[in-house]
Amino acid sequence: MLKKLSMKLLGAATAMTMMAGMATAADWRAWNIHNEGHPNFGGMNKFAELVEKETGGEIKLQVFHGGVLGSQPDALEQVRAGAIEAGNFNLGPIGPMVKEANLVSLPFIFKSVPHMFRVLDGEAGDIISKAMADAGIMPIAWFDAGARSFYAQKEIKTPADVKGLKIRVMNNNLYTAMISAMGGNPSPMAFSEVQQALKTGVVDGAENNFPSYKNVGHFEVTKNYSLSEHLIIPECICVNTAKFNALSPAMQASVKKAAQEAALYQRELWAVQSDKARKDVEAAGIMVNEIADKGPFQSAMDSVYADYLKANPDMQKLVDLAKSTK
Ligand code: GTR
Repeated sequence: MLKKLSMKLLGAATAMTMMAGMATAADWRAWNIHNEGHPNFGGMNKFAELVEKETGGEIKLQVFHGGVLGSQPDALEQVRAGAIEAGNFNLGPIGPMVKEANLVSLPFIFKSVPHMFRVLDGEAGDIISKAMADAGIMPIAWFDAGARSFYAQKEIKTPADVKGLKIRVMNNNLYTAMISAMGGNPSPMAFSEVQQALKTGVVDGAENNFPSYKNVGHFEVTKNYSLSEHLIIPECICVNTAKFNALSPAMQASVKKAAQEAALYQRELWAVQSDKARKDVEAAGIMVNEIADKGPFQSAMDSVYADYLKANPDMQKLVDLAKSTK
């Protein structure tokens, strides 16, 4: 009797698990911070389109753009917990939860965007991806996010120009250290609050790439964009690790294929739209200032590296891997 009952319960539990699995697999939600006009809007829509196609309609992905499902740190926690299945995330705010991801948040660690992709395609990328997957957010493709530069009312030509300025940064201690090392006052803040903070003078400046500078109106409230290009941070299409691992190998391959094709498409969009964003802000009267010698900015980061590696000696290996990648 007891055996019969427990078999029945087991059967019901298995059926429920299967149903739950099927329900989740059929109906995924993805977080994206950007709106129409930003390359990642198109990239994530392409991912949704391809996931459905590649999985033969077994997974339907709804993308919530514009950060409506929460701020980036919130959304990251939601993906880790499985409340949201996927998202387009910047590796910057992932650093505080996955140490290995912090490699990309060391200023000037990469020589260029192609160099950054080569590092990600090598051993360093494998180490970062595994650590992220172990933390619940598995990267399955990499987006281009260009380089981040400073913008403020005044031109920033040297690290000394940052002195005394209140600069908004993303949520990561490496960025606060970066601003402090130049004598500035770092102000970590959610992306959605930056435009207002610049407008009201709560902060004097911020740093980002051209599409973000343009798309959320930061250019409307700062006159000078100075090409320091101090951070080249990749972004991922990331999925909840457990949900991905629960898929059959064939389904996993289909989801990955969709993400990687969508990422290639995003990189094409990036090239075109990033260029356009620069031209658009210039046409709107923004001064885009070249910085001929970035050496002083790089030397100003020596103490950031020294302090960080002293506190995290295990990160030296990743730094060496990045530096030795041609
Ligand atoms: C953008 C990035 C976003 C977000 C934002 C920020 O370039 O695509 O994910 O990190 O910067 O500054 O918060």
